[in-house]
Amino acid sequence: MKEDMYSIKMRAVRKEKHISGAERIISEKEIEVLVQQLTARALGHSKGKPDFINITIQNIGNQAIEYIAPLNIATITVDDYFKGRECAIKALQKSGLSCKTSQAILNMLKTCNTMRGAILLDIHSLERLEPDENRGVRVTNIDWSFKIKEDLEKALEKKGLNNNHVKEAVALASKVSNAPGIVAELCWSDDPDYTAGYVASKDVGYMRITKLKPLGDSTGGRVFCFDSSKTSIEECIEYLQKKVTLIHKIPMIKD
Ligand code: WAQ
Ligand code: MG
Ligand code: MG
Ligand code: MG
Repeated sequence: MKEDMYSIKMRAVRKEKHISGAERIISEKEIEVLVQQLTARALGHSKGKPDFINITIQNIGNQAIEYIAPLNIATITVDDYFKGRECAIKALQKSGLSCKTSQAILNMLKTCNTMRGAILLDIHSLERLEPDENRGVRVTNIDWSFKIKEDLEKALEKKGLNNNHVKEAVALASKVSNAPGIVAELCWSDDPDYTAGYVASKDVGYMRITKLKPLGDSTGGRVFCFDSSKTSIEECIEYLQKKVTLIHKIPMIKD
């Protein structure tokens, strides 16, 4: 019999605003350690002390897990966020979007409110498709397979990239790029002390850009670009939220 797997999720809130959230897919013996790690993370966040920390542990049984490959990682180093945003536009165009659409995606992220989830954007109409626009669509049920975690951390360490932001973002972006109808993603963190972000797609991989916003700025988010001519939005959202997905390979990491 295969052992049961557990989804463990943390969410921290201050004055009704989202501060921090994270998720792992683990086996039973790892639960205690993860509860400690996630609690420490919620309490030590740069967005402030939470009023409320929610940790949920769910037995997801031994249902079929989809194993996926990661996007490969490349880093573009820029002097300032203006240059970074130019690079982001180019990467979106390389992913098949028009110049006008790419600009619209960037503007959307510049002006969005803090949300728990991501904006889902129809690349033809430029309309938002999330059922709840205040929340957005939250990707869950994604993690690195525990079998490769140690090797992954060693590989990231060599390039100075072994931190939670990178590990979680590459995992998430790899699932998102694999979702039905998704053609690209743009992201930067809402954490005021983390200025890096990325464009991700099958065409460009996970393209990190070292500056996409000014230091101290706490606006950030994600835009998932959806091609409505390919599939239904329900199918896409179902995959993003429900399908249990683990990454089974180490990504290639370019300097
Ligand atoms: N599903 C959908 N959207 C999410 C999720 C999720 N699971 N988690 C976060 N978001 C959205 C939400 O709007 C957050 O406010 C926003 O993304 C930013 O989340 O290579 O750390 O966790 O150096 O602050 C990217 C660069 C870091 C990493 C991204 O995002 C690198 C990051 P954060
Ligand atoms: Mg995060
Ligand atoms: Mg896709
Ligand atoms: Mg954040």
